[in-house]
Amino acid sequence: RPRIFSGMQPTSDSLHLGNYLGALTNWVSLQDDYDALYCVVDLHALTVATDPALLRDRTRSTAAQYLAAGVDPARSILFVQSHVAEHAELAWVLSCHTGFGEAGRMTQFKDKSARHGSDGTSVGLFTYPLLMAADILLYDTNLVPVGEDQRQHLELSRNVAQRLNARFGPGTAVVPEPHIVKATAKIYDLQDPTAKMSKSAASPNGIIELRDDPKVVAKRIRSAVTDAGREIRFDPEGKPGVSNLLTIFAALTGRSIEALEGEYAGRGYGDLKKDLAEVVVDFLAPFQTRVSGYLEDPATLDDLLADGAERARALARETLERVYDRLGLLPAR
Ligand code: AQP
Repeated sequence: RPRIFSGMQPTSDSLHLGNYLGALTNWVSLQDDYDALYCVVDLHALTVATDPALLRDRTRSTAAQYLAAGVDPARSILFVQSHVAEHAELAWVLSCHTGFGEAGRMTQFKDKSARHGSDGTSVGLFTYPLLMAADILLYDTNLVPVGEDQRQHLELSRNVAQRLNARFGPGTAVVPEPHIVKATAKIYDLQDPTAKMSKSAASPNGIIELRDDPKVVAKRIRSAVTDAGREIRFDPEGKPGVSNLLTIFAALTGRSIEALEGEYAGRGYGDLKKDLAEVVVDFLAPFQTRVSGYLEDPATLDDLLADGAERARALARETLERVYDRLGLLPAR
């Protein structure tokens, strides 16, 4: 069966609705048809300064949220990136086959480094896309389910894989394809519906975190920025705020945007927000109960992650040995 890999950074106690709708729900449905590996990419989280105790908690919390969303460890490999050393090893190889200029064109790096200044920007943030490429290529991944913001990094992974194949022979690396579901590829900030919902947003008011107090969530949705006019219509250009709310509503209920437009024809923004707040809270309550269940028993969670790491390591070792061999590194005896 074709292989899938994806991951999220444990940079916050909670994933947000953009992470969930843009990536995590797709991970869950893809488990039926693919061999999937889902990873908590903690090494990536080191690119921003994090308190060690917090990082440890957030790593477990992120894994618990994958499980609560429906990632099934009986069918998919669930693990923590730093438990499989091969990720860092392959990242080095890939960084030696990537141009400095090529890596410098990554817009996420440009945005983040502009925000933090050159002394506040680590070399790790610059090479992050190559660690991500290593995450993917290490498992001979065919498909990578991510949100729109990762498209450029995926393109870099494809370019590096193609370069390895050109330099060291076909089959050195599998060239991965992005899997980006258009409808939910980019969920926007509730207070600034032209910016993506982001863990590192300036204000928490525009974000819906999956582990937030439902009362806070309901309030944030009720105070979401809407657009001029009164009509409830899906028009991302002219009505980004309302369109974002409709996208979230449709994705969480499985209803079509057209059906929602019909239902809210002639009604006000307030009605839409009130109903959406209920939908989100109804979704979050059982989700949060499941997350708490996993976190109350960290030993079982750690066992599960250890088992995932062992299965991942076996696959990773095979790929890394093949790549090392193609590159001419002398095999260890
Ligand atoms: N707003 C979004 N809409 C749709 N998908 C999104 N993703 C992130 N934001 C949205 C997808 O979620 C996954 C998380 O990957 P990550 O942990 O590497 O974080 P990120 O992409 O950098 O985005 P975050 O979580 O909001 O963090 P920052 O603060 O760094 O911007 C990916 O599949 C991503 O596409």
